[in-house]
Amino acid sequence: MQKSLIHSGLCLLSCGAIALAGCATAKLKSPDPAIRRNALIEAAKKGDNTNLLHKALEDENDLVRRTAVRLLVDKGLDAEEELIGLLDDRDPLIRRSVLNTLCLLKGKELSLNILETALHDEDPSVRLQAMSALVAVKPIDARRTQIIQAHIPKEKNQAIISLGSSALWPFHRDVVLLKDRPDWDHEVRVVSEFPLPKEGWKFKTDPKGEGHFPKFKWYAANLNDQDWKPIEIEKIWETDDFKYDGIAWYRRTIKAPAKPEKFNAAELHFDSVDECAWVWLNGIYVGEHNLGTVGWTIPFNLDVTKEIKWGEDNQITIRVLDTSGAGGIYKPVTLQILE
Ligand SMILES: [Ca+2]
Repeated sequence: MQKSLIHSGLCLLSCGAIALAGCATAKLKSPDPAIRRNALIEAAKKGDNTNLLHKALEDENDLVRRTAVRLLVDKGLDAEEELIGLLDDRDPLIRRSVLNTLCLLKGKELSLNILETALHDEDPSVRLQAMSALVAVKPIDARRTQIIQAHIPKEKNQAIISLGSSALWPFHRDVVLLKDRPDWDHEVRVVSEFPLPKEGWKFKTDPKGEGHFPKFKWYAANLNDQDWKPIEIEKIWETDDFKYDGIAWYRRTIKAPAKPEKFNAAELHFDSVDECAWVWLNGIYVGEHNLGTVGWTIPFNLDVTKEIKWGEDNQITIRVLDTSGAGGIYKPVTLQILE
């Protein structure tokens, strides 16, 4: 008796579901996209809607299609095959949303072929999503490194180039400034200062962000920079006719003063660089100022106590990133002798 009651109850429920699905199918044929969209949402609340979603993905209206994709995304890994099939959808918003979902669901298990293909997408937001996923896995393995390195020279979007380049950035510096040393218990004084010359710098833009790659080494002390353009510091590079946003390099050889009799540290002081900077002295990486867009008005110091050659020529290279507006080493740079 009980069994048959339950059975007839289930029967009623499933008949109801069929009726609702039929109703949703009818509504999906409505000429009004808002009705078609609502029919999908209603059907999703009632249960299985896979067939309706497949129909809706062929809808002419992008909002209906995007709703169908969102409902597919809600199914998570159960809809993995369908989601992968949408990676070459005509709508960039759908491509990005599906890629984002697959990245979240699969993490580092997501096929690198999918990310590599997405890096060729015509829409920069899809490419940015792919690059973000590639650099999110730490440490970046050889295959990821290869994909990113191969892509950067072909990329036009500055944000994507920056993201890839910083992830592959191979230079590190651990030196703590004198003022920040925990064992240093007295006041740090600048005992003498030597401004770096304004004139006589060499300049080269690096739109692909590859100047630091081993095959170029634009920071090398003995690099031949004869064909680089002349430029001055203490002014934005636009003043010298470089209408450019992106990475650019400055190089100059500077005669250092004789070794001071008494000192505790030598530092390069930058009044400001618009907006990020990476610095080498005599081919050795001495540090960076990399605070993003807010860094362009913030002075910084880099320790060069060990790298400087007193009384001799010293080669200095400064790699600058400017993402928008004015850019460059627009304020003075000085060598400070500290006690
Ligand atoms: Ca700027």
